[in-house]
Amino acid sequence: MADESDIVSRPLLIVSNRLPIVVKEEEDGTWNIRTGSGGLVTAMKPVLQRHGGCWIGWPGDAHGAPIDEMLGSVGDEMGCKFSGVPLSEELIEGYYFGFSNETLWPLFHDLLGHASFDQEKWVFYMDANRRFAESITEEARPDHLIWVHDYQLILVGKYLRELNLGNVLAYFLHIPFPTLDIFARLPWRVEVIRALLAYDTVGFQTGRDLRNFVECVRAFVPESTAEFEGELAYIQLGERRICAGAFPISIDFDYFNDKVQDKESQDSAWYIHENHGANTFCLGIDRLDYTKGIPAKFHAFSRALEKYPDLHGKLSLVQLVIPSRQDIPEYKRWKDRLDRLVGEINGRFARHGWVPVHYMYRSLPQYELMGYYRAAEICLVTPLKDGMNLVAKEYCACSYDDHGALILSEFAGSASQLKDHALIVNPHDLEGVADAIYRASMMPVEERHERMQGLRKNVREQDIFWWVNSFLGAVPKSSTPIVASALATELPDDE
Ligand code: GDG
Repeated sequence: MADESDIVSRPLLIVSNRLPIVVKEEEDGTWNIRTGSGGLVTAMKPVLQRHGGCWIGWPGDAHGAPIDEMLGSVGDEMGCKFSGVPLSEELIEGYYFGFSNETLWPLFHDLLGHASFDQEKWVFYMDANRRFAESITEEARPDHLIWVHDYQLILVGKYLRELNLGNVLAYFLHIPFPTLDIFARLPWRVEVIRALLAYDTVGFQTGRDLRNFVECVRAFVPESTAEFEGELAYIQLGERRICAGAFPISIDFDYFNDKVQDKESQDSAWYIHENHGANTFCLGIDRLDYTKGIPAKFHAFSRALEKYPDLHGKLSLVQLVIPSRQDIPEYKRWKDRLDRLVGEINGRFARHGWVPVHYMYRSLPQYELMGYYRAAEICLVTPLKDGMNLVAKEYCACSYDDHGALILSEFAGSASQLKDHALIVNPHDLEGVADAIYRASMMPVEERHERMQGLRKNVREQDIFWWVNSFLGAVPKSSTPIVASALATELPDDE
């Protein structure tokens, strides 16, 4: 393991599918570019500003904007170079919408019924990952620690090795890693698992993901050995030693805790509460995605109203659904289903002065999002499966007066850290979720405070900066040599 001083003094080369930028055309026809506001940018910014480095990714559809020039200006602000990987529309369709989102996304979230396996899309995936690797070799210096992110780019490390790059390579998977039984369905399972072993360090969100990965390595790379040493697993493959670990990602706690107390967020919270006409409300914030369990959440809320009539007139569900992947027909069908369900619940239970479900299908500015976090007495986070789920952590960071209650799916990665103080539920168990909703809405103030204090302590202590340091702390100073046979995808003859 590298020591702290060495970790922070290394320039980083970050690789993600999308560059963290927002490009906008102004009314006067000029172009505006700024960095996005996600957790990864927040965490990387101080490290990049201090030690320099580079961020490589697809810049998105430029729509005629002078993208290279604009990347220069936004890179100066971040203290690093932003470099775009140009990808054709056909490649984005096959690699991103296709293999990444129709194969890996559902499979890794245990939702096999949504997964399709298409050889042509696998070829696009390989091609796009190879292009990322080629762009990296143009930017990489020997002292760069190359850190690749997420399921769209699993093969990049393998192609970098084939291009003889000897840099230290690290990889972090933001979504879950499935069990052996599920992973084994992937026709390209051997290629994928071996590609992950081209990195020196592989990070997962939870111990469960790490154990699943190690089990798959043991099954599909039989000439390797894998041993746990404390919290980390070490895989020996020929002369190479690969470190794998669980590093739960988080948020900038102080930012959320402070920002929610700004006048803008406070005014927004007041306005939201005044306009809901109920004493209490449960908040749901989810991207439109079948992994998020939104229909099951609606059914559970409806069941709570059926089972506990004393909630009528007193409790509402405010559900924000963030538009996502709108070009995919399956996502359009999901939206229609949600519209219908909301209509059914409100049609059945609403009465004068009380609407049970308030449903919004749009993105909100951040101060308004914080207003909702602040105003909600209960946050209902019930994904069927989720790598981590940052909404749960943001809600805790915004509950600065310790008043909120968190209901959390046991299948969200964040449950591994927050299980002692959240109300943990199985999102498939409608009775259980309905009971948790009732329990949260009736929870005595002392219990609410005690639980929220525990939740906030965890999110404060294990924030996004803790995540970066603990991940980089597991990255070795130099890479171990790679031999061609280690990357081969054929099983040895005697297997
Ligand atoms: C992957 C994994 C893992 C949402 N609506 C609005 C808005 N948001 C912000 C939230 C939060 C983020 O989006 C969503 O958090 P997730 O945790 O779901 O993150 P994803 O990037 O979707 O997903 C996930 C994560 O990576 C990190 O490793 O937790 O499991 O799937 O930050 O605040 N922000 C604004 N307006 C909105 O309407 N401003």
